[in-house]
Amino acid sequence: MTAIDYSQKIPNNVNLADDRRLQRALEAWQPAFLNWWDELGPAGSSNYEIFLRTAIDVSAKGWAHFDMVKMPDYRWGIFLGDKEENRKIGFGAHKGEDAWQEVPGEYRAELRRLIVTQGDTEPASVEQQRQLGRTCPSLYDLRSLFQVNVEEGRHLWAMVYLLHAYFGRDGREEAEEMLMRHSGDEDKPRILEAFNVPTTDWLSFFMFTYFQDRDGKFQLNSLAESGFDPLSRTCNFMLTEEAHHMFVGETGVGRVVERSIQLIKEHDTLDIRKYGGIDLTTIQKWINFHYSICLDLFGQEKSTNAANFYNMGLKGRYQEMKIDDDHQLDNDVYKIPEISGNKVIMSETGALGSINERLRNDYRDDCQRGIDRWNKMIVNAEIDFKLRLPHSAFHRNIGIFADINADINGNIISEEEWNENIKNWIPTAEDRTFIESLMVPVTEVGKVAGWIAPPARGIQGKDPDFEYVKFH
Ligand code: BYC
Repeated sequence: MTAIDYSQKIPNNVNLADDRRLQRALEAWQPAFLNWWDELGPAGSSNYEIFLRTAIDVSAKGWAHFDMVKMPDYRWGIFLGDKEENRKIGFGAHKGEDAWQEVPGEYRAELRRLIVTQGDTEPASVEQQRQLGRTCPSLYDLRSLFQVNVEEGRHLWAMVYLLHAYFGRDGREEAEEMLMRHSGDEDKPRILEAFNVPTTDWLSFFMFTYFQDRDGKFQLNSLAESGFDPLSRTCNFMLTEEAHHMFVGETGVGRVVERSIQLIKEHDTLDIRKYGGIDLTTIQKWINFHYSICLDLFGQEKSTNAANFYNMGLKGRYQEMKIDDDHQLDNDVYKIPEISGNKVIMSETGALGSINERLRNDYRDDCQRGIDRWNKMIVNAEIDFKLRLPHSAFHRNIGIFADINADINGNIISEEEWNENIKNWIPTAEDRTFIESLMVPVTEVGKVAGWIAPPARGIQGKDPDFEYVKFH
């Protein structure tokens, strides 16, 4: 069941050949996807040969194969995680009933909406990162970018499969729309705000894969709890790939910090821009920006949508089955932030209505882990500086904090104070120009740009200096 059939036009482990109608529909969508990849995927890369990982089996062992591949020849396909026999719905009003193998009719619209929102983020991220290949700091990093990009392409395939297989004509229409909306497009933008912000430099790319892909981890985990079994199985497999994206982010930012530390020590100053390094203050600004826009991706603190998704058994909490409660939450409470006068206070409310906030808090705690690891490097080097996550109230566009201005400590401040200080908190045009000035491509085998430390080890047992990308 887990082996993937690569002899088919669309590789899959869902016996696509047995369903001619579905196969034809997906084969009709495939050229549109390839066109989109050509027009809005990684710029100018179609002739490069890249050391890429391709899934060959969805089981925990031996699921990947590595080879030099040109990206347009990458075998995008449909891979579902293993089926758990007799799986039951784990939460909400249908708790204990058999998991659905078909779409529950009464929840069709909500389920489709969740799948469309999830699917929309995948091509969005590829579009956002489209130009980065031109300024890679090393061949190792260029390969990481392309690996992330092809896998996001496959995640789009995963959601498109669900739409085609389970939602009939409107599913097919939604699948077409996935390639019509574009990141940052004024008329047809991507659905969620953070997916309309271009990723123009590699510091942003590492922040994106650290913070924004981590939203993916939390949302996919919640969807993996779904009572709709095909969605759950799809997300379980996507999560195995998402882990690598966050590794790219964590090690990427870590290597920038490592290089900054070297330069600080070498020149005995925190002000290392003139030596071609990224100062810790600038790294902090990038953290403030990316973390705050990602907090918006969790929706409002109080959400009837989220309560409904939960009650219906469509979207659970992070690691739902490990939580020790009744998984229905009718009588449970949870603390969410509220604005009282000029202060942010915590107030108790129903747990069902605050599912989004709980997930945001789980996400925050997970984000903190990397910050702690980077700080350890700084402390070990005896440098007096501490990176941090800004307060949840800072720089928000969704939820209760959207209407106020708050500093990075969560103090509510006036518009004037905000305008005066914002330059110290998030990247200014000048900061961005500086970072862009460092983005000079380094494509020589074994070389790495001066603003980032080399990777500690290579991919799949290869040397860090291996020629991960060949240009011809
Ligand atoms: N931007 O009740 P609320 C990934 C809208 S990342 C724009 O709180 P809900 C990846 C909302 O739609 C994971 N609009 O909303 C990472 C609603 O609109 P309506 C992506 C927003 O539904 C890196 C209204 O505000 N997956 O995989 O509870 C690379 C009321 O809000 C936003 C998912 O997100 C926003 N940020 O929560 C590649 C999972 N936030 O009803 C890939 C699926 C809210 O008034 N999505 N709104 O028209 C969901 O679970 C939910 O849609 C959300 C929103 C958690 C996103």
